[in-house]
Amino acid sequence: MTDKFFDYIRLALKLNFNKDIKSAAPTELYNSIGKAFNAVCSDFPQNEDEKRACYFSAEFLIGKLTKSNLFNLGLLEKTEKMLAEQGRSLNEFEDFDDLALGNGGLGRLAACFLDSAASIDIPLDGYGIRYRYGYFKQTIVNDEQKEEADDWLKFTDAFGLRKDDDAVEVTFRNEKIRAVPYIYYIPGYENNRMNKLCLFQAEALNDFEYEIFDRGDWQDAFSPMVSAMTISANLYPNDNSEAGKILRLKQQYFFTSAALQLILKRHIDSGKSIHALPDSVVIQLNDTHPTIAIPELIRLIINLGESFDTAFEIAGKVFAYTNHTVLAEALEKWDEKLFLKVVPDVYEIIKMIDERLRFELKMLNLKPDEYLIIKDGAVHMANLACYVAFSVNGVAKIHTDIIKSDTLNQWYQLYPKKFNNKTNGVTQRRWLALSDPELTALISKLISESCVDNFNDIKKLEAYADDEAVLDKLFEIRYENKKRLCNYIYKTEHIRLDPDFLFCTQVKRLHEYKRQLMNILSVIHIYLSLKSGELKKINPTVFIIGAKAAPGYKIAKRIIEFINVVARKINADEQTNSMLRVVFVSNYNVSCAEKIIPATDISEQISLAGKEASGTSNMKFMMNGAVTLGTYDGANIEIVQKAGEENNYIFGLRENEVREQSKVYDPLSEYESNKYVKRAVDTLTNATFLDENEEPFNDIFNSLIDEDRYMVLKDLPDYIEKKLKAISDYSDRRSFFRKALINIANSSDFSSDRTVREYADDIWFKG
Ligand code: 26W
Repeated sequence: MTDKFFDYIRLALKLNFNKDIKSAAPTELYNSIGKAFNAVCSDFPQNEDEKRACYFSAEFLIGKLTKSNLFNLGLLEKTEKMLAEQGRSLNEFEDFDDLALGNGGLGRLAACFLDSAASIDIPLDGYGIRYRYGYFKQTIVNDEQKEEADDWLKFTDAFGLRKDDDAVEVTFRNEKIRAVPYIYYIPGYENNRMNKLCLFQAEALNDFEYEIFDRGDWQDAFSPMVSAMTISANLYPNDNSEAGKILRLKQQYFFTSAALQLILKRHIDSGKSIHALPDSVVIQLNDTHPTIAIPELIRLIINLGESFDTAFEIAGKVFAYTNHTVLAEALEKWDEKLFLKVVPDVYEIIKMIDERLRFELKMLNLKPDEYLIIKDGAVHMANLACYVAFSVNGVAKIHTDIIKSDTLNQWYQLYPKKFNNKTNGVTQRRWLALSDPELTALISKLISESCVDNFNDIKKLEAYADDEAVLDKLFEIRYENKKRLCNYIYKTEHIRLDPDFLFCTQVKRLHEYKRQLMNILSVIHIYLSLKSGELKKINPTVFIIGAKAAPGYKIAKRIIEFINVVARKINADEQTNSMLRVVFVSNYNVSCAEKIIPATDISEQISLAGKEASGTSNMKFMMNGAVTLGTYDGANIEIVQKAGEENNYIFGLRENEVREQSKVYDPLSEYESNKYVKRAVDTLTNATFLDENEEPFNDIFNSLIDEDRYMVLKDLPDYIEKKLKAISDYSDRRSFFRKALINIANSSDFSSDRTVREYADDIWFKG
């Protein structure tokens, strides 16, 4: 295959650009490698008969494609060598090889699942939107976040394969548009499995009309084209906040309708009856975003001549639903009128589903209120999903418990058997093998097999927990990773860091519940304690924070600004900066995560207990040997159960305590009664960090004092204590790296191979 692949690269270069490997521009080389990859992939055998799982997701946050694609095909090393001989490298693609079509955890999870399913030989295809602009690029200007469009298609989409033959039409109330699929091959790791990601692009059915153009009404002439293109133009940069925008509903209907049409066509063309659909496809709904697929499938089946009841029954065997959040503001509700305006035919079907539900509830003597799909002028997508889907799952044990007992409790009472837990996971191929090859090599050498293939074997590493040579080696590998990260941060942020420091990191979307504010307040406390002499010295530590805020989320953007203000001042203070540094890494994304995570000693997972459904960066850090400084929330709990509480740093209220507290919580008294809390919080508005011309952060201050929804002030003292303990434990390097090793050795459950295996066994291919 290697020779063929190299031949294809040369051929593509010759045919498209009339160049060879030496003379090609980086984008030309990249494009040709993509085309050669697709040519190789298309030769893989396809089994048309097997049942396929379809992952419907509004987001796929893949990141760089080239290395992981070549890695899975076993072509990575050979290609790097071949390119090196010609004076070229895959690293030349840094700036444009990036498929950032997702916001955060939910989108990245979808990408990990695709990689894992292919690698453990499970037929899973992804369906989504080929956004023209991906997740925005963040810059920091005068300490503030600025957003720029992510123009990922500017140079080339090397891996996308346009499939005009499979284009379908999607009908809205007053327009019909074309959905053109682009295929991205998803190869399994050194097996023969070839799955696909299918992303739809919206286009106008017709070109512009010359008559209108000739009249000089150029805008009118092009307006149908613009309107169609707009649907797949931009990824909504919202995470955990409901964005009830007409365009978002259009996007959801657009890609799910297109995907269903394609899936149904394939099914019928193969000569099978529509009644047998559940034997050939199962659809996993990644949160409620694609839930409009339920009434759409029913509508399409009715159009084939079946009754509503039959269609409903089929849909009930095809759909499974995953919930990813318990935050009320993230549960999707659509204004009924808006729905009617955009997709009236689908709305009619939803009404029929809702009537059926009302009837069933009446039979069961249940009060309809909390179940209804159409209620108070809104369409409740989670209720629709829970009613029709045959499986409902949460993404970590505690999260599933919360949706059962609280968020979706009414449904749990009605259909207890539908509910199940699938704790998230991450792919060790990208998050260990590709991002930390030295560590991977060490582990593989020690356990005398590839730790990538069968990740369960990683447990064998635990036998080396007291092997000093191994612990020292872990330190050395981390040190090299830190050096690399220092170079990157110097290049991007112009801040010089020292690899001898302890690296303490929080990287994730900015949200109040994730409590980046609590992180910076703890840093402020340490800083002020060093200045006042209450703290004589600490092991030199750099606090790294990376986060993007949704552009419309004001207070989140203010928190970013505050972090940057504080970082600037602390880094410039010569009294403390040999011990304490703060860096805000701008434009945190998958590629920069690959550099940050392997260089991190302490992983900060500090959400208020009960709020983070699972978290997945916690798993990536664990796999790379960081210890967790965190709350009992999401998958942190399972991580600590596996790796031992003594090997991590747990603090703060437990979930049941949060529930108790919420009835009586008084942030003002937390602020007034603890002088350290007060001292840190006061820096939001006093002159410690703020220049005269700087506006005080009254808004943040007030949000803490008035409400403190996420109990920052309550958890801050315990957090600071555990943080200082972790930092001081670093003095005994070996014992620190012993903890690191035990974390790595116990991370096998957090491989998405395990997660996908469970989805396959319990949901997709059960029985
Ligand atoms: C409608 C706007 C919107 C957009 C995205 C609402 C909700 C979302 C997602 C549910 C947010 C999200 O990414 N959730 C994260 O999903 C991860 C994968 O399961 C979990 O690990 C995170 O804890 C959860 O916050």
